[in-house]
Amino acid sequence: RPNTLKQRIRDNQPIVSAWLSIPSGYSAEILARQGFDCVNVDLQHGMIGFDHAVPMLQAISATDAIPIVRVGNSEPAAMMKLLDAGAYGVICPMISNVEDAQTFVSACRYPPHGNRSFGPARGLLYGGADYAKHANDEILTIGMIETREGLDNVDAIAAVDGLDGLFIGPNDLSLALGKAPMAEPTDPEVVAAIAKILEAAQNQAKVAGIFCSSPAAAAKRIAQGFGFVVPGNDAGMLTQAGRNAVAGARAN
Ligand code: 3PY
Ligand code: MG
Repeated sequence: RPNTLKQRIRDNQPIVSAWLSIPSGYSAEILARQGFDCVNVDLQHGMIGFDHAVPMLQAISATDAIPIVRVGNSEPAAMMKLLDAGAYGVICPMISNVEDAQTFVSACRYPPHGNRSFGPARGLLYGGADYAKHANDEILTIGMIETREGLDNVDAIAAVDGLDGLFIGPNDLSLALGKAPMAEPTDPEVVAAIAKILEAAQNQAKVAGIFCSSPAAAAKRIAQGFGFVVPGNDAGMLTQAGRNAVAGARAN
C-alpha cells in the first residue's frame, strides 16, 4: 500500500493530521472519518499504551487516513512493535543530534538500511502481502526538534539519510529556550527558532511539521511553509465542543 503522506510531501501538498490522546478505538474511528490525511496515536503524552494503540490503529486503517504514532522516546523496541502493529509513520520526540536521528531511522528500516527486526504482523494486513518489499520506502519517519541541542544541530539532523522530516514541539522548544511552555509561541527567540527549523527542513527538501492548538493556527503555519500541521488534539476538541455546548444552551 503506497503511503499517501509521502506522495503529498512529494507534491508539496500540506498534510493535516488528527492527534489522539484518548485511548479509544471509537474516537480514533470518528476522527479518521473526518477527512484528515493521517491520524496520529500519541503514546508520548496521550493516555495510551500499546494495548490501546492496537485497536486504534485498526480503526484508523479501515479508512483512507494513514495511521501513524508518536512514540514515547527513541527506544527502538517500542517503535518496531508499533510498526508491526500497522503504524505507517513514526514521530519521535526529542531528537537532539545526528546519532539520535540515525538510531530512530534505523529502527524503522529493515536491513541493509537499518536494524528493524522482522515480524510485521498487522503491517502485512494493512500494507499488503508485499509489505516487506516496500516498508523501507513507505514508512514515514519524522524527528521532533524541541531541545536546545536539537536546535543547535538542526541542519545536520535534517540531512540524516532516511529521515523524512522535522516536527516542532512548540511547548518543549519554548521550555528548552528558558521560556514558559506555549503552544503558539510569541517570544522572539522561540519564533526565530521555529523559523530556523522550518528552513533547515526546506534546505533538505524534507517536510516540516508543527503542533498547533487550533485550525486557524494550523492554517497560518501552512501559509508560513509548514507541510505537516496538527489543528489541535482530540482532548482539546472535546473540551472546546463541550464548552460551546454549555454556553450555547445557556445563551438566553
Ligand atoms: C510540544 O509542544 O512539545 C509537543 O511535543 C507537542 O505535541
Ligand atoms: Mg514535546
